[in-house]
Amino acid sequence: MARKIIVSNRLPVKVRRADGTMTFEPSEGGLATGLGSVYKEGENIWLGWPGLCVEESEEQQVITELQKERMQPVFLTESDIKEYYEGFSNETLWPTFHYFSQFAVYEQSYWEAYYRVNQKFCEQIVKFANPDDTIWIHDYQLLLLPSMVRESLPDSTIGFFQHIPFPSYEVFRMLPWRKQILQGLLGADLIGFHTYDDVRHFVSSVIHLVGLAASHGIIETGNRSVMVDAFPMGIDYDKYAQTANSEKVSGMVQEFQEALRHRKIILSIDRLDYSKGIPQRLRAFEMFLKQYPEFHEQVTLIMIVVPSRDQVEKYKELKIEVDELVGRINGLYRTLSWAPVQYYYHSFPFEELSAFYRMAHVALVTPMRDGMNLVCKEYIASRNDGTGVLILSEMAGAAKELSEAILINPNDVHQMVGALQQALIVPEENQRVAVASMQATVQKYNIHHWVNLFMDRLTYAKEKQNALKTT
Ligand code: GDG
Repeated sequence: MARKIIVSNRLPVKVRRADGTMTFEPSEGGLATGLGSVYKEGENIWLGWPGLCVEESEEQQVITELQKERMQPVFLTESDIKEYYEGFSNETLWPTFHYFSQFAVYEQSYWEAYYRVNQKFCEQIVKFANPDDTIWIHDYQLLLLPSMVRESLPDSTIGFFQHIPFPSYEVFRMLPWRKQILQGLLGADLIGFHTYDDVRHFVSSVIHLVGLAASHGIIETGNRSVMVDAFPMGIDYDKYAQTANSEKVSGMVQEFQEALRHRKIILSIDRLDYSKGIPQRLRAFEMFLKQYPEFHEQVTLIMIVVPSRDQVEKYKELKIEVDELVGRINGLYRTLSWAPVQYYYHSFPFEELSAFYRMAHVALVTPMRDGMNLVCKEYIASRNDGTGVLILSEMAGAAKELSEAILINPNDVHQMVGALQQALIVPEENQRVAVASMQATVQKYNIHHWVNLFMDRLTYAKEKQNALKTT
């Protein structure tokens, strides 16, 4: 029977090594929950890197443990991680795809490592897959994989989804390896992005750089048709709504509110990343405090920054910049009993995160560029009393769906300041109308809907392909 194989750079598992023993704990991210209905069924599996480099002598133990969770590891060396992951993926592709080309490193050895590691993934897939299996590949670390797999398993069904933006042709064309990347992707039967803009940009790059024709979301490669479409990713709505309603979280909300003296809360949550616009957000908050002294001691910005990619130079620099800005704002405005910015440089357990979502009057989500952004959707799902205000960057994929938010351009500091002031005085009635409408959207287009939609389209794409072959 044909199986389904999920492939991503990282497996949804936390493997830790302490005092010579390894522990394995499934991670509960949104994607893992959504795809649970796929890889945990029948003979299906999820294939990827377990998140740490292991000695050859440890490999069998890792394989055995992960197989219990229906996962199959791809082992990567330290130099693979340095050059393929930190290097090509995060220093070349990530900045380019987020319109930060000035940060992009064009390094041949990174490209070679990227090619080599994509091949490693391909070899593992070929070991496990039957010729007619369905393979769903995720994200920008594996752009070459669809064509590599197609070559070894020509009849397989291959889907690819990119979680980050696809940039406009003018930006994408700057990459020295642009053509190979597009050709790598075109091995898939279905290529998905979060938004129609990403689809348009991708198709335009294919037309200009590969010289293929495309119409109505179908690219003709000569012997195959490749379908391209938008699939805006959702969250596990019920999980966020139910956790926000739980007794434990209610207790936390009360405790946190008392500690913060019942001040109005503005919430900001991101991984440390220049694409998220953290310094720009802090500068806007600083200007807001300067312009509206009546809000002093009345509002607190809770800023959660989750450490990320801290081996990459640009991220180290960003950390210093954020530390300095927070220090400057608190140094200027704090009083004995009030710190304008409560800054946390670590992640929180899920229930505490839920408590923050529930107690925040305003969520300030202002990325410079974001494929989708799930934080804003999680905030909306957690608003169990129906109030709340979302300030959202136009540059996040989510802005296409959440049009009732206060939409801002993150490069316009004055607009952000105005949005903050407006958000803090929106009448409750208006908050309820906007939140109810956004909740309906986020609830309907949840993560399960997203998985089913993609899988159904993939089946359809393959059927069409087969029908064409026989006519
Ligand atoms: C990429 C794309 C796209 C954050 N702090 C804590 C915590 N988180 C969780 C959030 C949320 C996730 O991390 C972040 O997801 P985002 O979507 O906002 O951003 P990326 O990590 O950049 O994700 C993005 C996404 O892929 C999916 O396609 O939306 O555009 O860049 O779920 O809740 N979780 C916990 N503690 C924290 O302190 N437990």
